[in-house]
Amino acid sequence: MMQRFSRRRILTGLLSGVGVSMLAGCDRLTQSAGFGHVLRQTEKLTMGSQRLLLDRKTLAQEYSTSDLSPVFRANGTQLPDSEEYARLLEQGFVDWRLQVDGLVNRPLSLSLDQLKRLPARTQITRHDCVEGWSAIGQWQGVPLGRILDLAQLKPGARYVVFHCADELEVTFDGSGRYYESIDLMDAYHPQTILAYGMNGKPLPVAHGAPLRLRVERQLGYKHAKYLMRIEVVSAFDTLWGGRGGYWEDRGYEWYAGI
Ligand SMILES: Nc1nc2c(c(=O)[nH]1)N[C@H]1C(S)=C(S)[C@@H](COP(=O)(O)O)O[C@H]1N2
Ligand SMILES: [Mo]
Repeated sequence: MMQRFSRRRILTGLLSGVGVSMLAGCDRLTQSAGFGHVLRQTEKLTMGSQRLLLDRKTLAQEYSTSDLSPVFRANGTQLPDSEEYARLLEQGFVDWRLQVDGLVNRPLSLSLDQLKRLPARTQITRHDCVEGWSAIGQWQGVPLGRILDLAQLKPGARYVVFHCADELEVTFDGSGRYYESIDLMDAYHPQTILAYGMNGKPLPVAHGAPLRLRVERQLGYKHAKYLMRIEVVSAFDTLWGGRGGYWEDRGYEWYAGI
């Protein structure tokens, strides 16, 4: 598994730099000797990237109910420390709304009931936290792609940002607020869901009530809990620390593939 991990990282690094400079230097390169060699190298690179993309479309392993962990640990925030959240929780989240905005033609404001009336997906998957623990749980929710289709993406849409209710680190400027982001390939992955159910019950507060992200091909910190707002953007470098997530702003990798 570690091998797959590093292969992906290396290829991603190669792809971001080499492809662009190859194109820019095309005219000069066609005249120079040894260009055939470069082309063959590029071909290998393209094969690598194709495989990478296919790899990102494959499904995470799904399990059966007998595999469910007897205890699923809660991590990070387990009760958002805000008056707004306390009030929403007290009223059973009837006033809670999921805002969907940014680069969309139809901004949405969805209640929990409205989300539950959309076609649901249920999946039993393994959650892997970087801190070194895993747990198998069952999740029920709406495929994120369905919500994005309802909102209708505008041209230029590239990433989906998840704004959460909790501040994991309390700061004066709000920069301790939890947030996350994924690209459209992960957003439209069939196992990427906005979950309101866990192990056959409503999502418990400790696990992100009323709604959390499940993005099964990535590590635990990407699975944003306590969702309040989904924002579609073309880039995330102007948000908070600019790295696309709470833990990313503190040094973790943005693409946390497993
Ligand atoms: N809003 C929010 N989402 C979060 C976190 C958090 O502190 N706040 N912690 C992350 C981390 S590191 C992990 S491992 C998982 C833990 O999910 P769980 O509490 O359901 O086990 O949530 C992720 N999503
Ligand atoms: Mo984690």
